Amino acid sequence: MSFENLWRDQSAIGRDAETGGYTRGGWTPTEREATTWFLDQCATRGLAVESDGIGNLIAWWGSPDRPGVVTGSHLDSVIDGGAFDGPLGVVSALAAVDLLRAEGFTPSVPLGVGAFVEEEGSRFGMPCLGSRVAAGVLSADKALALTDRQGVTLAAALEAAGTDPAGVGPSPLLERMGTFVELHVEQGRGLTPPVGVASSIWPHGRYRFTFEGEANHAGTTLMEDRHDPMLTYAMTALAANKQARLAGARATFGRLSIEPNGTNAVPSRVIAWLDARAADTATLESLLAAITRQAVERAERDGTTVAVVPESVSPIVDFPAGLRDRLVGVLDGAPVLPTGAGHDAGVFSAAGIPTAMLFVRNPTGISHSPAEFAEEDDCLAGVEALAAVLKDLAQ
Ligand code: HGY
Ligand code: MN
Ligand code: MN
Repeated sequence: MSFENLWRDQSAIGRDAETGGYTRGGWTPTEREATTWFLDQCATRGLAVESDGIGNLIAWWGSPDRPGVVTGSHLDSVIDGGAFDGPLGVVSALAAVDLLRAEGFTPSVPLGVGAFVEEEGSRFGMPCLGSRVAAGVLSADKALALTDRQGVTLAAALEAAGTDPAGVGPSPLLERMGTFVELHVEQGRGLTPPVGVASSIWPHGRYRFTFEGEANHAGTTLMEDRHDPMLTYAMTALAANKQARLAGARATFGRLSIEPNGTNAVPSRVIAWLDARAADTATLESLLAAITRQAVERAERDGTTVAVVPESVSPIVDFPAGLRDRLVGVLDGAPVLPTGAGHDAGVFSAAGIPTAMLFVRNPTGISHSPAEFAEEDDCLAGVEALAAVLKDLAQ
């Protein structure tokens, strides 16, 4: 099946008719439908599928009796996300296998196509959940206790999906990942030609700010008598933006929970999640310190309190230069660029697996939005580049 047809079928799964976006949280119906589509495609190609305890999948071309070359990405999405972030890597991997087979290539080592679960962490709040558990950097106990916004634990979600939580833990799949290459849509505006190679992933983290104040009447309470956590949050959001700009870093409060969330009541509590990223660890740490300091100073003025809890922090990942340069050579001098986005490839690289990433041009750079886009010709160039890289690594 051609890439175009694969893409047409896969990107129809779970597309919101109104927004054109996708909300494929881990183990939700649309994400499971996309996973079933992937399994059907693997079966059609005679690829033997292996799954680990949390549901990460690798479909093998050739018996996985020794470490092989694995490519792939994720099928889940952020809330109302775009079509390309994740699925482009999975669909391109299937299309690259088809391309190599069509030209009569036979890999000398097992060649795997992977799909890793809950990479966005949009349901359970932990990015790269599946790959972190697989790599043993997130314990099964901590993972299984994670809850979604309805209070459903990962353990319960797995059981509902027919998976025994007892199997969750470090994954045998990684023993067979001799090399991992992830193709991904580029998520900035950093790529001019159709295909590029990743140099590094910025360190980044998710931090929960809890602002506590005093519930009161919105109409009768004098302004000077208020202890309004929304005010402290608002000033902190402004501070985060300013500090990120000053540091050449990035910071966003994209998610809020307000209690009791009434129109005519001063809130008692505001919980706000900060996503912060920077080119290096020292800058990220000083950015967080500056934002936290300003939040605490403002809280003292407002008579509120603030507590900050890091929910996940991902260290910088510098992909191995030898493998990176090998891909650049195969791709006739493709440009090399960093990314501010986290990826399963970052987790696998940090776990010691020789890892590389390919990027496909995104003309607007928009991502985590229904407007995310890549031209079909650029996607086809990505498939050809991935096929060339896999052939070089698996010959
Ligand atoms: O949020 C990220 O960095 C990625 O899209 N998971
Ligand atoms: Mn993403
Ligand atoms: Mn992604």
